[in-house]
Amino acid sequence: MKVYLFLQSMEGGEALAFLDTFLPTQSASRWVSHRACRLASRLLTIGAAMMLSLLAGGCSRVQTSIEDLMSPPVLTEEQAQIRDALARVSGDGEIKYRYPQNGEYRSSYIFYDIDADGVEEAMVFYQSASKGEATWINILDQQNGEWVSVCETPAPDSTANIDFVSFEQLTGDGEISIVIGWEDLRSSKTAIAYHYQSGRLLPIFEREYTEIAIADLDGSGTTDLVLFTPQAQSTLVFLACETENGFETVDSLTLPRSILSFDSVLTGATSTGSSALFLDSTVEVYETAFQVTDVISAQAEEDGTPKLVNLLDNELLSLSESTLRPAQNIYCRDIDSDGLIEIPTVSTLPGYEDLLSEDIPFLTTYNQLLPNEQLSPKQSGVINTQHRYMLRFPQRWIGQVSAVVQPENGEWTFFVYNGDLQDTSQTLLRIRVYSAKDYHDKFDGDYFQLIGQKGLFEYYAYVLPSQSELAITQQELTGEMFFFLD
Ligand SMILES: [Ca+2]
Ligand SMILES: [Ca+2]
Repeated sequence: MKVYLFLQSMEGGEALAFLDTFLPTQSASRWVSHRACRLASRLLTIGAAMMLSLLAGGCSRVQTSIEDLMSPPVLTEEQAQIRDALARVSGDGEIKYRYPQNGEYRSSYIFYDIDADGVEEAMVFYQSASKGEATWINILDQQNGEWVSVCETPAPDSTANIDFVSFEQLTGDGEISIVIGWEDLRSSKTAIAYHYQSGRLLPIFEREYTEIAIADLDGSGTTDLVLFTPQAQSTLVFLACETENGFETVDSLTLPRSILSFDSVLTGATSTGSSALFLDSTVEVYETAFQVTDVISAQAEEDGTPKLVNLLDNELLSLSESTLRPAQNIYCRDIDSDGLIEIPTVSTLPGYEDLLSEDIPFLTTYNQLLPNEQLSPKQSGVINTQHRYMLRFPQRWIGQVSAVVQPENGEWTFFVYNGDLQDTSQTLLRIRVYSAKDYHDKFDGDYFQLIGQKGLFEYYAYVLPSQSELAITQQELTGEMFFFLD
């Protein structure tokens, strides 16, 4: 396989060289312009729909802010006590609660034993008219069965949103670290880690981020922060962890591309048993979105300081380019449930080498990362991204069996490829998905058997009788091939 050039540079000719390698035809620019046209028409459609809904809904009530909607109409006694305690602090009966938009804790009242004394404290984010625009953090504790405010701290200036709150062991002294992601009015985000001591929240670390991962990456027993910040042509990754000086940034590395969106960050084990971040993100090539995987770990230097390690791209390897794939939201996962994370790569099915469309079925392969080797395929198959199932291909199918999607009914037909996608005379399998509301063709019902159900959808398959050595059985289909992705 050729080296994808575009990673070194996003310049035009090299980007096309990549595309031509990824899709082994001369038609990369055709792919791109095709996608651009589709995107433009989609945007126009969305714009028209929005215009219609605005016209239609012109008289309806304007939706109030989400905080207003989330204010609990009926408070539990505990919540009422907390509200009253806050009112005493703020001097204001009208409190507007704020809550984290992401992460594990998304409630106005966050309960956690912050000082590790065996009793939970309550953490509340709020604004009150008498205290201006600022957002405040209040920590309340129970004293003689009553909730009492024990700590009141302003959020950073110009805080517009709380991204997340997380309770971690960032330091080895047993203290709980409260990590809060703050988003300001310009949507830029800052993570601040606090220790709660003597009724005060003391910041121990602060750094801007676009995406953050919280994990014990170097296996030292304390939790590390990994912060991602995209630049114009690259993305910076910072590692912060406990040192003899406290909790601080100890290392950084550069990913050679600007990341448009961080789609999935998974912490998991590599084949060597060490912990790593499996990052799936969207990047742009010639205004076309692709997804790509990076795998980042940390290893201790001789002096004990951890250093970030790019497990896909380093002095020995250059593998992340081979994970570039159409943006279909297929992410790293433990596909075979062996406790190790696999990395998806995508290639064309037989017959599609010259057909460029985002809607064609691809062969997706989940690979294990072996130390200092190539990606090692573990499972391959076709993924129906709309209905979120995978049809795992038996080894004998790979390179021999292709698939077509019937536009009239969405049926996926799998057949022995004889050199022409129109020739489905040796069909091995047909899969259809019906919603509960769909009309089922009675004639088809004689052949198709229900193989799965998910929500309102029913999945039917027809295994055709065949003399081909590529034929499968119903048992093979349901036992080894067909499964839901999530
Ligand atoms: Ca406590
Ligand atoms: Ca696995």
